[in-house]
Amino acid sequence: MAMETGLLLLLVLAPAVYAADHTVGDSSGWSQGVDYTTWASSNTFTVGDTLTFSYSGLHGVDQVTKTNYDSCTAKALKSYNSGSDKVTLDQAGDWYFICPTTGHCDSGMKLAITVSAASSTPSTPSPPSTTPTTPSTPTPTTPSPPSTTPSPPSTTSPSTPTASAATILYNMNALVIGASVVLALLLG
Ligand SMILES: [Cu+2]
Repeated sequence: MAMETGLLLLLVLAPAVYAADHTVGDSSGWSQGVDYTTWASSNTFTVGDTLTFSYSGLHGVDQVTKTNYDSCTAKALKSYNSGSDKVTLDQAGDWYFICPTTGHCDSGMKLAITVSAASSTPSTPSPPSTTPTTPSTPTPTTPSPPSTTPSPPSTTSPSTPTASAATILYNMNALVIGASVVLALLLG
């Protein structure tokens, strides 16, 4: 008896191993004031996965075309209103859902997702692709040029001012002597 139920459980669970169920909005559910663009970008959707829309009676779920998603027009390709709707993503491509309640889609209660085709080797081989992008950055070459400019003023300045000060003093002496000579000649 126990073995029979165990086998039955295995048979029931086996097909679900590679299909993920995504609760739309996670703990927030399908509601107003939730950013479903962010939610969608943090999930990966594969053919065979399911979406679960969980919500109160105020809301509903309409699967719509891209055009009607963009304009918030509730022309449903498929309509759901149970409050706990499971949608099987059975086709690769873009899927669009809106809440048909007036004003809700316009205030952001809309979901667009891209479903990718199931690969032959399911789920596990994808994670290693995230790490190898980092080694491109170590090239800081710029700090050398500023060291060339501050040095030249120190070599040229100390020699000339002393020489010119001496010549100025010398010229002033000559001028004073010259002037006094001229004065002496004029007065004498
Ligand atoms: Cu709504």
